[in-house]
Amino acid sequence: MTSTVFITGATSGFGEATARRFADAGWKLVLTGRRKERLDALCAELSAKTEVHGLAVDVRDRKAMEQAIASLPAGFDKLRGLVNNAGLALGVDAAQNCSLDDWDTMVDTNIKGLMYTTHLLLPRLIAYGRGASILNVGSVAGNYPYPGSNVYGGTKAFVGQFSLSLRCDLRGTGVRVSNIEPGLCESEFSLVRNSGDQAKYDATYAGAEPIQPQDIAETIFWILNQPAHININSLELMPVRQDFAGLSIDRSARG
Ligand code: NDP
Ligand code: 8X3
Repeated sequence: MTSTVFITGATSGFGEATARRFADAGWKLVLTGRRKERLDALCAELSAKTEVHGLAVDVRDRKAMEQAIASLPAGFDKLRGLVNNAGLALGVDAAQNCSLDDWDTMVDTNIKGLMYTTHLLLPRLIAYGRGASILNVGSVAGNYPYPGSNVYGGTKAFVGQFSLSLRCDLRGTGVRVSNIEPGLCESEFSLVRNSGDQAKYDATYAGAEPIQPQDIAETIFWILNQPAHININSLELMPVRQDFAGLSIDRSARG
């Protein structure tokens, strides 16, 4: 049976690189993202290597997700892999200066979108059984707080805990659950986070030797191809040049 992987957020960054990695290995692909033109172009390109199905859908839209997944053609009733990658951070401001709309968007995408996708695809993963995998994309921001991580970090902490809980619920099905927790990686993520400000994007990565999307794709490919009796629970990775800020102290008179 040919293996099939469903990847959310395949129109850029990790998702796109992961789609390419699995296509090179001959896996069938279901790719999602809101930017239809990019999705169509990627599907057209990768269809030279494998069978690809694109779903231009917003993970926050529960009804649209239900319809899109129900519309998958015959032959997609069993899934070997789900990569819950679609997500974003908005802003780097302190909580007291953040937009509540931005917080809503991060919760709706990183938590609820991942929740919808997982729930809708669980039957297809369980139907595959032994050797199937759910790979969630968390973040170091879910493990370590830093100024401005507030709700973004909270959503990624959810991803970590949800992954562990899913593991318990899927006991006996053969379906594995993993959470990868990357640190600084170079992608459009930082343009989105900084409202398209190219100077802030450049400053984020300058001299940092960030992880590249291809590195993440290779990690995801490795996790999904572990022997069926092994579950990688979580895998945290950072650029060597990034470390932990440490506990900071306010010595001003005002606090
Ligand atoms: P990108 O901005 O390059 O990619 C994000 C992807 O998510 C895009 O394909 C985008 O597609 C999709 N997406 C965003 N919102 C939605 C939505 N509402 N519905 C459907 N798709 C959506 O960033 P990365 O590749 O870096 O990020 C991928 C994941 O990795 C995210 O979950 C992010 O939080 C996480 N991460 C990123 C790190 C980094 O430093 N870059 C580090 C750790 C984790 P479209 O806009 O077309 O919908
Ligand atoms: C994004 C990684 O280090 O910017 O999830 O929080 S970091």
